[in-house]
Amino acid sequence: MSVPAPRWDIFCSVVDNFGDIGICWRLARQLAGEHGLQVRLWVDDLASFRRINPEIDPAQAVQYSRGVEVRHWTAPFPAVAPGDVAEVVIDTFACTLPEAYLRAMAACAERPRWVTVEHLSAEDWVAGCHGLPSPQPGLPLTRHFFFPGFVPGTGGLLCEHGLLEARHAFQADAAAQAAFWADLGLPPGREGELRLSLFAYDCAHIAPLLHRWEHSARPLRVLVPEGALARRIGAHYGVAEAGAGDVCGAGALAVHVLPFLEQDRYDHLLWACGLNFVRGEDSFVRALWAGRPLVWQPYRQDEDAHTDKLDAFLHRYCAGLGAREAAALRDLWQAWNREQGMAEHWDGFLAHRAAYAVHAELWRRQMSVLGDLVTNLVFFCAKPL
Ligand code: TRH
Repeated sequence: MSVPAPRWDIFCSVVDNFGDIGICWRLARQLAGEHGLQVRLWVDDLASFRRINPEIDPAQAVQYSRGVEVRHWTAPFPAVAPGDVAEVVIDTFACTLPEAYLRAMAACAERPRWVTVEHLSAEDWVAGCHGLPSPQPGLPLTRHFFFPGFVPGTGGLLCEHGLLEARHAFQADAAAQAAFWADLGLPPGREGELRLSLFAYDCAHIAPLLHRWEHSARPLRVLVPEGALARRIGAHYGVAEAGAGDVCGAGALAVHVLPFLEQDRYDHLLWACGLNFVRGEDSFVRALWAGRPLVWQPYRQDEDAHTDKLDAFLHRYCAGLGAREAAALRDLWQAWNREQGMAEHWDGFLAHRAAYAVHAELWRRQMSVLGDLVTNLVFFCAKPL
């Protein structure tokens, strides 16, 4: 008789945007697909989930996708008996677990392993906090913090088995790339053209950068997902409420508004572009694995916490670059995040694009030695308390 696979419950509260569900979905499908675990993913916003996974039906309370049981997390939470509690309980980004579920956890004869998967940061304090226990007042439970990160002593980064091989194969296959572009209604990349993906928070001061791009020496094709920034760029060129399929621009610049792509297809976009603007956490990590030059915009937070995150990452990322390349990269990334001076720093950044491509590959190799986050998490949860 075979032993049933351990059960894991992952709780995802969608606060904003797509990063919360994006990361939880990767976590869940990798745990199920690569580690053979029984995974239930509790999500409080199935409509957001559907944007990155079209298989999801927001009307279903229970459904299955890619080997994961997806549950709509509603309030009040259904009654839970201790027997319903999984062996491992993950709350992502410290979302508050339902009271009924917590009580059931506390009533289990063998307490579940409870882990909070935290936000990604390159800051120095992260390695010191990774793995720390937090006894829960009034409950016979301890939760542990699991921090993703860029250095040994952290949980590493999400990276599926075979991802890098798939990326290499795609980047070496002109026909696969042409088919990908055709599927999006775009022509294959032309000699000399720069194709750039632009996934970013809305930017009120993008006009000078667009103007600079219009005057590029080479054709520039910018691919922007539908959303606030696409609408703003569309409005700048006289297209009201720009949505998927709209094209606008002037001079050397053509901007195409793309539909929001299913997560794996978004990877293909990052692999196929010569430069990627990314934001938040998950698209940022995917762009790092893409091995192409990138520009990162951390999620904006109160009290400028995102500025510390940006500086900490720049400090690590620029360490292997020459002084001029590092300065040009810092200038553009900081300008982009301040929404000031992007046009002035664009040419300086672009001049070092070849060096950034080499660096991106080296960085990618350096990150691979940390082991992937999901495997690290499985080992972490298997350790006796
Ligand atoms: O959407 P985000 O800004 O998410 C943010 C951050 O994660 C932040 O840390 C979090 O606290 C905040 O949300 C609430 O950016 P992020 O992290 O890159 O997530 C976007 C997800 O959307 C990612 O999984 C990639 C996916 N995606 C697609 O699947 N298709 C697409 O076409 C695009 C553009 C993105």
